[in-house]
Amino acid sequence: MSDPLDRRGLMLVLSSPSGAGKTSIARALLAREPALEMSVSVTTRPPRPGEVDGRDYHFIDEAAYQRLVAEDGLLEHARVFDHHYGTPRQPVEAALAAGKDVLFDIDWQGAQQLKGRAEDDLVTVFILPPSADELARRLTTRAQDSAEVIARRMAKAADEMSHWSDYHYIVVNQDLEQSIAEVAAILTAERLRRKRRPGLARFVNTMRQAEE
Ligand SMILES: Nc1nc2c(ncn2[C@@H]2O[C@H](COP(=O)(O)OP(=O)(O)O)[C@@H](O)[C@H]2O)c(=O)[nH]1
Ligand SMILES: [Mg+2]
Repeated sequence: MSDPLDRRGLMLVLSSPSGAGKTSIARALLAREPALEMSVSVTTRPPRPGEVDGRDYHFIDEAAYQRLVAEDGLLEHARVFDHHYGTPRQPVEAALAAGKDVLFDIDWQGAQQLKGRAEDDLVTVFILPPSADELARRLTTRAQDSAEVIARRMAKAADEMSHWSDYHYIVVNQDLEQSIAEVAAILTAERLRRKRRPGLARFVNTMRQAEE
């Protein structure tokens, strides 16, 4: 008999303007959800202090990036700010095939591309900052970036936010713990969707036959 808990893995996309708290939410979620795996993107941007190659990103050069695009090794890819970003295809496909869920920290362009390719497996969440003031405060207290980078990020944040209405769920990150709980609730509910649980039909049939 098939396990009633058998299910198809889902792709959980978190997008937000820089500074809305997406990275903190993603980290907390990964720590408490063993069946959730992070998709580690490739990027041509240089690592920031504290970032680890292979954990935060796979840091690659332009030539390696172009090779990946040419050989269709990326599930989606986009230019964000001055750099290229992309999602390696193989680890995502392997995780989904193993019944795991995959978490993506990608922008609206990436979310849109995944929607075109894997809509049934896709759950998208947009994280909004609680206010313009708070967003500005969070962007200016991130010490690793130069003033110029911060100013450009502020402008880009407004642009990224304009895509909020393309997402399935919206979380306003007023309180980090609350936002983590909200995204965890989204994940729990989406895992229970009938279409993601192919083992259920047999499970129910078996019970019905036992009644006869
Ligand atoms: N489309 C796409 N966007 C990505 C990918 N990886 C990261 N991003 C997005 O690129 C933007 C810049 O990311 P990053 O350089 O880490 O700076 P951050 O804004 O401080 O997080 C963020 O909106 C990320 O979600 C990817 O593989 N594909
Ligand atoms: Mg990031």
